[in-house]
Amino acid sequence: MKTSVLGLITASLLACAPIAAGHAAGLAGAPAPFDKGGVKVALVTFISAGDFFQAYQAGATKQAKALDIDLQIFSGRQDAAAQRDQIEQAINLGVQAIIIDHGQPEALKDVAQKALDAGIKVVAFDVNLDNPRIPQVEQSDHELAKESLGQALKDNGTSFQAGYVYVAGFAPLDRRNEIWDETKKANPGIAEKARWGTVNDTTAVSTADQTKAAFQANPDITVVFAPYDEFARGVKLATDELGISSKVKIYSADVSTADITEITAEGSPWVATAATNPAVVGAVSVRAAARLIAGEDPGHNIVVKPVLLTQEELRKKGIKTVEDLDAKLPAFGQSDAAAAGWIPSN
Ligand code: SR1
Repeated sequence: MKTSVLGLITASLLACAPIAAGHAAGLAGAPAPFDKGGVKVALVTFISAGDFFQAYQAGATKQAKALDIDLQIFSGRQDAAAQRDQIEQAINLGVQAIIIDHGQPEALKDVAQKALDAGIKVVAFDVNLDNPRIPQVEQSDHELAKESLGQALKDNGTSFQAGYVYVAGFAPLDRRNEIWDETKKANPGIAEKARWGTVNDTTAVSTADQTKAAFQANPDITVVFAPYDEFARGVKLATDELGISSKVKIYSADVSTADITEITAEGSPWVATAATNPAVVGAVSVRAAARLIAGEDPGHNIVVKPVLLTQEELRKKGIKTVEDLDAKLPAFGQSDAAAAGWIPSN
């Protein structure tokens, strides 16, 4: 009897062994060091509040798990000095790669070079570190702004009184701003009556306060270009509170399930947005880091393409969540950027 219990225990231990060994041995068929496992990567963020950044981190975490990467996330608070310290900490932790998500280039370039000098791979998302050894991930911000503004021109013609929400110094917003400038130049009938914007821990609320002041001073604004969903949410909050939502149209960037609820609400002034799935962008960033660690070249400019989402289309297709978008618009839910045969899709 004793022997058979022992036998059973031994047999079950042996049965578990391949699973345990498989985990410790990393990914079958993957290049070193992923074949052995134990890869550590840091994701150092500048902004961590808001739907976009939470979804980006969730996508990065999921892709890291699929690659058996130990991903440590350092949360930013829009504090350039803290972000530098966190990169130093990541270097000291002995990670194999660091993904830098947003930030101020001048505060980051030297510390990113320090990581490279220590043999650590670096990937930048939406912060231009201007280094040929650092791949840049972005959402094709020019295309994104063109899609959103193209819809604004389609809906409103080429002459209107506009409000513009912008904060300089963020790479994606600066790239979108280039298209705003081009659009105004090509359409002299567009009058930018007011410009405002804040990026902080409560961007939407701060933007709402500024929007109210902008509309009080410029009641003739009928179109607002707000190319960040926290900005658009703030503008909508303000126009709802001022009771002027029926007279205004908002064009934005980004999308989340909460945004879809706001866009499709009855009487919503938020009529279009151009967006990627931020979870996909997070996954792409991790894949780029993994390929660098494996000695592969993921490319220097890694672009995730946006899609235009209009209020009309979302309502017509009954889209209520980001998961609905993934299911109904494959171009939104997937990207082959930085993909490789050995990297499991997430
Ligand atoms: C303050 S920068 C905000 C932007 O970063 C990402 O690119 C998102 O698209 C968001 O609009």
